[in-house]
Amino acid sequence: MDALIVVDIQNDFLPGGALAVPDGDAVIGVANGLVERFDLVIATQDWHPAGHKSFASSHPGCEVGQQIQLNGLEQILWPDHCVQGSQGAEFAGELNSDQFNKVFQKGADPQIDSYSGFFDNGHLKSTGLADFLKQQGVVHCFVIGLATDYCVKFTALDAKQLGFETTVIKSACRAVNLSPTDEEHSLAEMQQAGVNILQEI
Ligand code: VGL
Ligand code: ZN
Repeated sequence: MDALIVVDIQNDFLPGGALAVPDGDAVIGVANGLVERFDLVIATQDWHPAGHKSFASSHPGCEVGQQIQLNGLEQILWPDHCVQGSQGAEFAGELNSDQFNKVFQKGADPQIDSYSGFFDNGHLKSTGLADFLKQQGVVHCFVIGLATDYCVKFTALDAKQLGFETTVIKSACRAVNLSPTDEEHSLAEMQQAGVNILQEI
């Protein structure tokens, strides 16, 4: 069984959004085409409470983009984004989200960020995604969405580590690229870990 994992295609990650991924809206059409081709489609949704500790605004004197130590983990500080119940946290309007079989929300614990759809950044708590995929008999995970250098990367690395054959479809992903080589380095890191990187399928 194959599963398509659609990572965080939410308004705040699109151009004009709070944490806009450059060209992020370009993945929507590609994602819609792929959604039609899979029997099992999972989505992840970044879902933070107001005042989440990954927000620069939660740390007076700190700036967006700054790295801090948060409960013993490196944390990049982001603009407020994907606040639970906000328009920015909703899936992109043009995305065929009615075709999602199941949605896994992440980042709801105010004290810890969660880039991967499987675990928080400390690998302390699971979202239930791995158990769900195993129950469904999934062998191969195809990962797409936003952003290549954060949530797509950590979701794909965890999928591979959990024993799933894992493929990232590049044409359906875009990167934040805080540093211009982040996308390239993320793809190399995933490939090194045994994740297949394909331009399209
Ligand atoms: C993401 C930064 C913060 C992502 C989520 O979806 O890649 N990046 N929260
Ligand atoms: Zn987030």
